Amino acid sequence: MLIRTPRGWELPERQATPEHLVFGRRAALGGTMALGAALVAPRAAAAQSAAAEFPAAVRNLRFSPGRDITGERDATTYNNYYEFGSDKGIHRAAQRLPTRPWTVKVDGLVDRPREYSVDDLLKAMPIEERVYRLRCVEAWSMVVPWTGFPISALLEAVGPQSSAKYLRFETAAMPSVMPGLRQSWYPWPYIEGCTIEEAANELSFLVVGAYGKPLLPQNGAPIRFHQPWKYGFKAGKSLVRISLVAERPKSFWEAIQASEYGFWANVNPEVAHPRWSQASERVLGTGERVPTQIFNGYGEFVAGLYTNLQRERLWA
Ligand SMILES: Nc1nc2c(c(=O)[nH]1)N[C@H]1C(S)=C(S)[C@@H](COP(=O)(O)O)O[C@H]1N2
Ligand SMILES: [Mo]
Repeated sequence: MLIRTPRGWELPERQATPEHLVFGRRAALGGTMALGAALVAPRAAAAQSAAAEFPAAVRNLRFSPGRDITGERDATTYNNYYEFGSDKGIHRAAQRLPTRPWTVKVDGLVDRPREYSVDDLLKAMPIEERVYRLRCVEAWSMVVPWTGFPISALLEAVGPQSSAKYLRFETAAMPSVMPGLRQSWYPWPYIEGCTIEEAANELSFLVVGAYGKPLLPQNGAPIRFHQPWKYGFKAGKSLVRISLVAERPKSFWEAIQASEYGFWANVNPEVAHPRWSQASERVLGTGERVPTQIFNGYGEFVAGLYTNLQRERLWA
């Protein structure tokens, strides 16, 4: 008999280790705090020197999440980043990711292809803070103050040609620091994509920080994408290349299981995942379950993108 071990993506979310609860409990035991602080001090110092060049960002109040911001500890210790492992507790392993120097190549069907260093982008792009909801396809969610800039600003800088129809996002694949890459059945590198119209939407955001600090490795340092009306797997972490292309790119999860993870992946409570309902979501750090909203509540900004696409499989 063939005994098949379920892979990470096949586990319903409720079976995943609720790592953040473990950490929350440990933090509450006051006596261990001093030791904890002593152990993390060197890393905190390094983060501070990086923060010295990190731009102060004004919060853009146009995008109000209508929900409390998730605790920083929850957002930074309960992660999906398969390159570092397929459980939620990869934050320690992810500290090995070298985030400087780091460049992002922007190429393909553009007039001015260019390789940007992340530090160039920090200086040249219109940096702001946006508090966005993030809804994972596994039915958990969080609310994070991200620092970043609209990807439309980068598109303006490189000049897309009229033949460019899609963006293809390629993320880092560094075997020496990413143990997940040894799982060779996964189609590395992690690829994502969207249409050029979706990228031009004002919500489409390239993220370089969270909670007023440079992005941590586990959240996709030094630069990741986020489109808050789509399921979280569309938000490629640690981007190395953004290509403008004519053909629809095939994404990592689509290559693994197209019947469960499609190209569009817009949030919709009425369209169940083949193995679980999407009607509600567990809000990280609160013990609360709340109804999921169509387009994750961002319909006023994005519904118009899809009026002529009703025959596409828009919802996951
Ligand atoms: N490169 C890469 N990007 C990724 C993932 C991943 O495994 N690898 N996971 C995705 C998924 S499923 C989600 S829900 C979000 C999680 O982002 P967070 O850990 O910052 O909450 O990152 C997305 N981006
Ligand atoms: Mo996800």
